[in-house]
Amino acid sequence: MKPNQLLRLEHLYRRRIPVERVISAELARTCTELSHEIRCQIGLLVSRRGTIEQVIVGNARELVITDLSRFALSRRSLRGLRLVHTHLQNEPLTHDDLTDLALLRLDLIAAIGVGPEGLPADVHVAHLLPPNPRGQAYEVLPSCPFHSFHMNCLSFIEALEAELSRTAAGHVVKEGQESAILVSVSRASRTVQEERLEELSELVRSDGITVLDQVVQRAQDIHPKYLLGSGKLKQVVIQALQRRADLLIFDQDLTPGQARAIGEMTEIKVIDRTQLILDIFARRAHSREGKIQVELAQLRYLLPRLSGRGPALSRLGGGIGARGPGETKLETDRRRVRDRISHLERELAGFARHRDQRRARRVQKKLPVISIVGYTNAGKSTLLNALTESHVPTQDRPFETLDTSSRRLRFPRDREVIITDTVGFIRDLPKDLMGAFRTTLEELRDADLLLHLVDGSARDSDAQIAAVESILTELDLDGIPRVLVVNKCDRLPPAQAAALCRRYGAVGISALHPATLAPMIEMLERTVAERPARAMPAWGAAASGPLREAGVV
Ligand SMILES: Nc1nc2c(ncn2[C@@H]2O[C@H](COP(=O)(O)OP(=O)(O)OP(=O)(O)O)[C@@H](O)[C@H]2O)c(=O)[nH]1
Ligand SMILES: [Mg+2]
Repeated sequence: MKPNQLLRLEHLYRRRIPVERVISAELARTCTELSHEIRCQIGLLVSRRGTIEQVIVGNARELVITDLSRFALSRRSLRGLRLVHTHLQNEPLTHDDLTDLALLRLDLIAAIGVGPEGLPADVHVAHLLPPNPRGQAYEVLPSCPFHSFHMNCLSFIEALEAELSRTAAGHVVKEGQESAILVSVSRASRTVQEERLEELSELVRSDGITVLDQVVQRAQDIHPKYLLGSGKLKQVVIQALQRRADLLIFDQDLTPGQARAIGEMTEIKVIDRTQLILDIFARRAHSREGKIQVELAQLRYLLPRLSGRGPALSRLGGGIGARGPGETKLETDRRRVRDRISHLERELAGFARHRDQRRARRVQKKLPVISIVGYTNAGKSTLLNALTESHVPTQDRPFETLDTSSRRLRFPRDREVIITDTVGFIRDLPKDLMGAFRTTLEELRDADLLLHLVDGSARDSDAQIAAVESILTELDLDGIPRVLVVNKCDRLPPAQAAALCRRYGAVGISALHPATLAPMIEMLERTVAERPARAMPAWGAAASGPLREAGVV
């Protein structure tokens, strides 16, 4: 480019457009003439006040808008910037132009055709649309010659913005609540994917987030960079922006690279299932120990994702909102995160020592320990409460309990045991979480018997049992005898409950109705009584022994 052309480009920054015009006639002409000379597109990002915020030079066919971080979208429906650019062949808006409009939420996009003499030819304009039944993101206006083009720019944009705000997700999302679009990409069958998404929505809702929509993609080949293909991902992002979602939540775990690549495409917060679960834990942790464990898990998750710089990093957050490790902590470098991790690990070790002392006292008294384990929301705490008349909080949502509670239980024949309730399991329990909760889960090691509680009314109780079994194996707890108990039988027709118990070789109860507990209590008492000091028969054998004798299988 010649110095004089560069100078003319630079001078574009000094121009100002009257607020009611998309572009002034003189400025349009300056741009088309320059474009004609240098054979490249020229673009102007214009604020609503009519100031030129950025001048972009592309090539003959396109231009690339790079960094809009100075013009954050935050919660607005439009960016407050429009793109006015030249098209050398007077061609209409391209697919890329329209994608930019939608992905960047521009006030509007205009292309001014360059005529044969370098004079403005036609004007091509498009603007965004509110969510509509046809699922269209934008509308392209009919092209017209530049000299006959009239649009009252500011009032048009303000009216559009008002319309977008009115029709966005607002009416389904409560004030102050976040909203999300859920995405699942996997090779699994549609049924499995749907079951998993149902669980994900439950997790999302229990985290106080409104689910706006779900996108299910069955893919043989998972895109290594974006999980979905980049075209499909753009569509999802555009839809999310249109509906003003705060979050995109992936059911599949994102590698640090994927999280970064997707984060670079949009300012919408992108998180995966692990981050969601960590966020739920962060909300529910009350005790100091619980809080440390959650922060540890969040930091360990964050560490490998700390390599990048820039906005993608701060969006990773400790999950959602400002809980967990706050933004300021995230700005620190890896070393400080590592220091914090070792500090928390030391503090956690202190809790473990205390627990060892308590354990030792318990062993001295030689009271057998029965630990209730099971999928989250199976009714473990409800059962503990029913058995011991305690008041451990229970709620119909995942991960209500994070801290272990132990209570004494006196069996009818006067034998005493300790019964404990702890954090629930979930399929694909995030590794970092499992690591951080190891000290809590270690307590299960002391159990003489694991009472595996299953929600018999869950649609996928088989899968839940399998998930719990596999976590027990992973924790090296599969050597401890266990009994299977089917809960929530009140929700099933009696014949179906009986069939389920027969199939699992389990005893059926309804923890909400203490009168139903007697057979289980009797079975537990027998099993514990038959226990040759800390070496009871494995569960399979128990099922055919005391369970059968008790007449429950
Ligand atoms: N209908 C019915 N509901 C039950 C029964 N047992 C528990 N529930 C309900 O199931 C929900 C979960 O119970 P919790 O005891 O909190 O479950 P949990 O296994 O401790 O769950 P987490 O601590 O979150 O892992 C609550 O709303 C209970 O009232 C039952 O036998 N029948
Ligand atoms: Mg519980």
